[in-house]
Amino acid sequence: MTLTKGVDTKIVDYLLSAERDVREITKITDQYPELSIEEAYELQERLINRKIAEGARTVGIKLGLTSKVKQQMMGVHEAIYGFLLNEMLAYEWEPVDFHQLIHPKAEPEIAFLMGEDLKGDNVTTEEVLNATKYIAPAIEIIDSRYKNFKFTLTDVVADNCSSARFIVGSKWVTPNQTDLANIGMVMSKNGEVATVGAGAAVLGHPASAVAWAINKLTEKGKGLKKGDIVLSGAITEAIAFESGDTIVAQFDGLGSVSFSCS
Ligand code: 0L1
Ligand code: MG
Repeated sequence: MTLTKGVDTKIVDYLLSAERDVREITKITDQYPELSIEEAYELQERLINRKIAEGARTVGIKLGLTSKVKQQMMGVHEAIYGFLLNEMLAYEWEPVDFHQLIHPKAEPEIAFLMGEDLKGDNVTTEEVLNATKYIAPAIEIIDSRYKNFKFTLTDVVADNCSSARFIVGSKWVTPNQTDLANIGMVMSKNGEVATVGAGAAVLGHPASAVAWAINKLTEKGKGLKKGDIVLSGAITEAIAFESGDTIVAQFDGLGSVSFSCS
């Protein structure tokens, strides 16, 4: 399918209205089954540009479908990426408002803060670590705009990979202070263990996932900039939460990150 001007605007309006009106929608491939993955990234770019035109600012990127389990579930062999905006940043000390979200879920992730620009089509894990100023524990709140969180790969890419909010913990360490692949993580909901995992769940090593994303961005003439935040991908499955819940993710050597939902 070739996206025409009218169709792309219609799809972007449809996705933006679901988020604004806090309501789930049927997936776009129900109406446009031939949409390609390249077109989905074009739609994602248009959606982000609309938000920028309305005053938002990009602050980095996020990776999705980085675990083998999730890739198998979706029947795909590759991760995906989307963009983080300043308005998605939430804080440990300020409750996340459940009523602004459709059916949110929390994912434990490792955040990278880039100390240098990084671009290239053959970027390695080591180059990512060298260009990283700090890493920190993070939680991503995903909130697919699609009904029941059910979608194809093209749907989810167009929907900016279900991005909604993210919280970064206050303890930042240099990458050489910790073994990111072997880092253990326990995420709890209201004091009960909800998921347990290790950094290696993210494409073998979270920095390898970041390298993958940079190589992909470079194909589009983009890259990471000094100061960008990267959410490297979920360490475990996502956990649903609602008003009144508190989620804490505790990482070995990295400390914890948490949020409450009002
Ligand atoms: O950040 C993520 O891993 C989510 C990617 C999109 C898939 C989903 O919404 O579960
Ligand atoms: Mg995520």
